Amino acid sequence: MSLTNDLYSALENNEFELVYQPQVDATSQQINGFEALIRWHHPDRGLLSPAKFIPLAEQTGLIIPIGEWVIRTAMAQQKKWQERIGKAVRMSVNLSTKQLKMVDLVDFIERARLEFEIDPAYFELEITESIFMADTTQILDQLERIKKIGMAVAIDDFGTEYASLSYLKKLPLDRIKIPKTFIDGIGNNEKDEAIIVSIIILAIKLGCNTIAEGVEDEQQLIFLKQHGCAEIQGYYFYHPMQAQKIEHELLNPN
Ligand code: G
Ligand code: G
Ligand code: MN
Ligand code: NA
Repeated sequence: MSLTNDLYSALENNEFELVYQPQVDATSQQINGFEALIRWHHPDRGLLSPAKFIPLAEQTGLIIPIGEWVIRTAMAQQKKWQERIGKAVRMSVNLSTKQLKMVDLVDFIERARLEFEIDPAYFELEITESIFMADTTQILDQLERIKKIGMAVAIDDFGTEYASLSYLKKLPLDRIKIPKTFIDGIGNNEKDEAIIVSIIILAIKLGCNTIAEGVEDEQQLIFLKQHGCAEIQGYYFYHPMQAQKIEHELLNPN
């Protein structure tokens, strides 16, 4: 059987799991939120990362039901955690461009939000610059609707894909995610450092929050803090973790 065939039955066989990576305040090192990341426990091939199957899910259209499962599962977890600690928990999920093209996406999200009683300001949708390869007016309209229901929008992998800076004028962006490819150059590549500093200044001037991804060591953290990056996501603090581990290790009510 091909991986594509297996993907058709993966949802009903309950083979997907979300893991959650904490996002921490650069200064206080407190956890501000979590990014939900999908994993596939394939019956024969073991644990598969999204790079192995999200492209297939997009090609087959399965990304729509899988994406809906991701949104509902992340919200269910968010509700559970907020009840556990007695305050709202920020959660972000990744959206494919295919999902953004669905006219009923925002209705689906809003219905799920009401069902799980999530404060919309604490739910964030991550998009990538690949949305600009599609019909931009339709996508912009969807993003406006997401803003209207009170949710946040983050741009993932900023500056690595097909886009021009002029979209920053049009998009209702709350957060810019600085990609690991630039973070890797801290301490050894002046151009990466210049790009990071410029992204942070740009984000601040545009009124957007910043988060650095793939932060793995203290030197990177110090550089990012020095230049005003607000939040950090990376192995230096936390790997993506299973929900149960997060509950046991990070969410002790006090
Ligand atoms: O977790 P990992 O670093 O392997 O994720 C690799 C990529 O897969 C990330 O860039 C992320 O954007 C994407 N990804 C992870 N989870 C999801 C998901 O639920 N939906 C979509 N569309 N992409 C995801
Ligand atoms: O959505 P996005 O492409 O940004 O997903 C982030 C991906 O980066 C996830 O798959 C996550 O597992 C991975 N990741 C997060 N932090 C680190 C890190 O510090 N180092 C490395 N190598 N990967 C990371
Ligand atoms: Mn992401
Ligand atoms: Na990213």
